[in-house]
This record gives sequence, structure tokens and C-alpha cells, in this order.
Amino acid sequence: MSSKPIAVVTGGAGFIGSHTVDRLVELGHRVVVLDDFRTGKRANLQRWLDPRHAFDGSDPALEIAVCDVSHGIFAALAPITAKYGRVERIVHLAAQVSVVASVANPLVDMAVNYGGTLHVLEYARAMGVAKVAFASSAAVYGDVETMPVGEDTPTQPVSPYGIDKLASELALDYYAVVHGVPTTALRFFNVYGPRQDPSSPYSGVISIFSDRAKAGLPLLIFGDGSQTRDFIYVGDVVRALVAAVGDGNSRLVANVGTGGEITVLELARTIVELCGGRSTIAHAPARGGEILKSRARVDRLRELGVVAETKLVDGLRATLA
Ligand code: UD2
Repeated sequence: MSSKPIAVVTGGAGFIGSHTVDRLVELGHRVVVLDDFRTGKRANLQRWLDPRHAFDGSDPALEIAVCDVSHGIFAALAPITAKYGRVERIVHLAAQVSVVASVANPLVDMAVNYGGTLHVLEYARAMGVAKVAFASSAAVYGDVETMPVGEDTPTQPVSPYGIDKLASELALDYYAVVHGVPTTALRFFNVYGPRQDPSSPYSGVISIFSDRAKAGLPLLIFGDGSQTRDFIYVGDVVRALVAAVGDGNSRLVANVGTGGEITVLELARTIVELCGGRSTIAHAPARGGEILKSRARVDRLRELGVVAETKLVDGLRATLA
């Protein structure tokens, strides 16, 4: 048994989580995934369970504990730390991810997302974890007029989801200042890439458009398609997470976007073209309460040493493959 320190990824079986696990294992970390598998998939992690990826020919590079983070993480981690030693770092991604679901059921949303963060921070405080990196969201800003959106823009979330992400950021700061737990919060803009689940009407637009364009089905744009988003490839998001969980900074809050924007209409046309041009584009009434423009300021991300380098067409090709 080797005594490599443990990196925990909560929500590690999900879309962004499993890509983060891939990278951390490739970098030689002993990774422990905490996931309740409500939306995460074991298939996303399968390759690392193969004995060929074991350390010292015996221990697996990856351990998985089935755990709803919002019910606490001490019990799930105890047998693993008894075997391998302490948890050094935590990437906290486990969450209820739908803004619409948060509006429909704010109490569940708050218990899962804000409650989950508190459980992670309590563990980090009690166990002396060296760093916690947290997936926050551009949803903390609400409807902003001036682009690009900088981190010091006043926050005014317009959904329970945005509120729970902001509350989690406040908790991170409290644990950093009062309890000395080093933390970083990353505010994700629109993340896309392979393994994003297209099955819900509120799935990310790129996963839905890709799925339909591959099948030659029509793409449906809500509104005239002039709304813009800052789409960032999951590989670039993972680089930001790995930098954040590995560095010595604390209390940093940074946007994770490309600093660019594209209209949804242009996006739809690009995806149709990449899929051979069989799909038509149709329009439906705009979604209520939607923001018109979104583009991140990325200076702080750059200070973290990360620049989103994946061009949209390259990211789309990888997603469609
Ligand atoms: C993103 C985040 C959300 C939250 C929010 C904060 C994703 C998947 N969601 O929501 O978690 O952080 O930002 O502002 O990153 N669209 C279509 N047709 C479709 C689906 C979507 O036209 O079939 C449009 C939709 O109306 C919107 C754009 O595409 O204008 C992006 O939609 P989305 O659901 O991917 O993400 P968004 O920005 O609403």
C-alpha cells in the first residue's frame, strides 16, 4: 500500500466530475469519488477500476463510495482513510444542477446544494484538509447589463440555485477566515463537452443540439437566437479545478469562462454544419426569465494560470465524436 495523499471528488461520477477524476488520476493522485449516482454514472469511471491502473500492482487508483454528500461525508470516508491515510484535497462538485428544479423545489435544492457544501466544509475543518475547490456558478450574478461580467459585479441571483451557490461561497469564506480552511470558488459559465447528459429539456444547449443534429432532427431555438453565452469546454474547466485545488491560495473567487461569447443561432448553425447539414433550425417562444447576454471576465482565471484554450469548433468536434 502506498501512502499517497487522497484527493476527494464529490459528484465525481458526473459530467464535470468524471473528467476531473480522469485528470487527477493521470496526474498520479489517489482519487476517492463520493457520489450518490442519482445522475452520475459508473460507466464514466469504469476505465480507472481496471486493475491495470492500480498503484503498486494492488491498490486501485480510484475508490468509489456511494454517498449523498448532503447527509455528511465522515462515515463514507472513514474506511478509506483508515486504509490509505488522510484526505489532502477536496474538489466539491456534487449538486442538484438544474436551475429549473431549484425554482420548483427550493427547499430540496437548498438542502442538497448548500447543505452539501456545509458537510464538506465541516469535514475539511475537522480533518485539516489542505484545500477545498468548489464549483460555483455564473448564476450568482443574476441578470447583468454590462459585459464582460467581472467577479466584483454585485451579486443578485434570480433563482434558488443562484442563491445556494452564493450561500456556499459565503460559507467557504467563513471557513477560510474563521477556521483556516483554504478554499477557492470557481464560477462556471456554460460548460459543455463529452458525457454531458442531453436527456432533460433543461440539459445544456450544446448537449441537446449535438444529440439532435447527429440524428438529423430539427434544432429548436428559444427566441430569435440572438442571446449569447460564454461556452467553455470541460477540459478547460478541469484545468481550472486542478489548478485551484492544487495551489496555496485561499479565498479566491474566479470566473471560469473563455471571455468570448456566441449567439445561440450561430451555435446552432455551427453544430448543424459539423453534422453534415441535415437538421433544420426552428424557433419557439423565448424562455421566461432568461438572461440575454453572458460573457465572463477572465483576468482572475489567468492569474490562476489558466486560459481556456479549446476553440469552440474543436470542443464541438470532441463532443460530437
Ligand atoms: C446556464 C447554466 C445554469 C445556470 C445559468 C445561470 C448550463 C447547462 N446551465 O443556464 O446551470 O448556471 O446558466 O445563468 O450551463 N436553448 C435553446 N434551445 C434548447 C436549449 C437551450 O435555444 O433546446 C437556449 C436557451 O434558451 C439559452 C441558451 O440556449 O438561451 C443556453 O441554455 P442552457 O440551458 O444551456 O444554459 P443557461 O445559460 O440557460
